[in-house]
Amino acid sequence: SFRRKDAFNPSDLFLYAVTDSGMNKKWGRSMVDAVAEAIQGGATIVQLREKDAETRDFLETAKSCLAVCRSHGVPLLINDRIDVALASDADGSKLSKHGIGGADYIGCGGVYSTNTKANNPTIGLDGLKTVCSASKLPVVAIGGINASNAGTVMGMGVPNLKGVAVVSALFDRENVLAETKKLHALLMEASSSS
Ligand code: TZP
Repeated sequence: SFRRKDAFNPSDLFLYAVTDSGMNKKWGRSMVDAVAEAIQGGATIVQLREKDAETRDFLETAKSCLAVCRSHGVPLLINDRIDVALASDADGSKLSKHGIGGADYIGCGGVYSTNTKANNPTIGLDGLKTVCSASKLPVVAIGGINASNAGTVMGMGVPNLKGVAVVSALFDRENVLAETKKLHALLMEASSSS
């Protein structure tokens, strides 16, 4: 959900980077550096997802990522923590099913199985299509999406399917910039041919 409706454009969902601090740390870089690489590579929105951080650290990370996002005109959303979203002045918050507020888009998944969110049900491309056709909201697909299947997802030609959201395909990789560029190019190709 966006704090200001006019701050959201459905095309922002095209390449949706969802962070994972645990994964990212393994590669010895800070979150703000990884986010900067993702944006440079073509990420169109960033969702900061810190599962274990102290609130004050989460807030500091949010503020530094927001500065990078703002300088590139990329929206920043905060995972579940509406308090951190408000305190950091981020553009909005990804709501959990218990969250307050109306939704501006739907994150739909897991499309494919993934280790990032173990035990998450997998709905497949058919489930994704069913959700898209049942709603007028823009949809972003999530779950197990990477360079080997992003083209298939975006190439389905579903009008309100606006993009893919990825965690491990960007943040569990050595070269975030290169992986983001690769995914962006695949999505461009798939969406222009569908
Ligand atoms: N919600 C549904 S699946 C998932 C989330 C947060 C994890 C997606 O992670 P990955 O690494 O892109 O499969």
